[in-house]
Amino acid sequence: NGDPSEEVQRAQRAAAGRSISSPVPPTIFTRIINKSLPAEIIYEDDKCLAFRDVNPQAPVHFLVIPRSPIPQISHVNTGDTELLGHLLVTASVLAKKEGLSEGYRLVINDGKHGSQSVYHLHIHVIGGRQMGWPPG
Ligand code: D5M
Repeated sequence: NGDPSEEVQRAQRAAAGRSISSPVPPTIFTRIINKSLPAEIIYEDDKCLAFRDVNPQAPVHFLVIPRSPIPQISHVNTGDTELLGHLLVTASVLAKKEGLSEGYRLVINDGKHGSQSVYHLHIHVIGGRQMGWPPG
């Protein structure tokens, strides 16, 4: 004991243990990604998934989510730039496929004031009717 190299090793083990034992808590969207919970999936690739919202707010309402369980938009960093771009481009391509030629709304709710309810980042794509502004 008192051997600094042992101390360093202990700290490294603790740090490694922490990163294993405190992952982002899984949400219901993890189960949709795993296919352990059914959803009406309209698109998937190696980075993301899109499925219809169970509680639609318009004739067309689907969610685009990353496979990676990023909890919320306020937690992203510059390393996520490419992924976030991919989510937006996917939302746009799918909106076109869904026939939203008159326009649509993209929404990302964040945290308490944003009324986020599922803490796995998702882009709402909402369309097929006239939207109001400002949002509630
Ligand atoms: O929105 C979370 C959204 O997720 C909300 O519009 C309902 C939707 N949701 C919740 N559970 C499911 C399942 N199982 N399938 C499809 N859609 C679901 P937020 O932005 O967090 O308020």
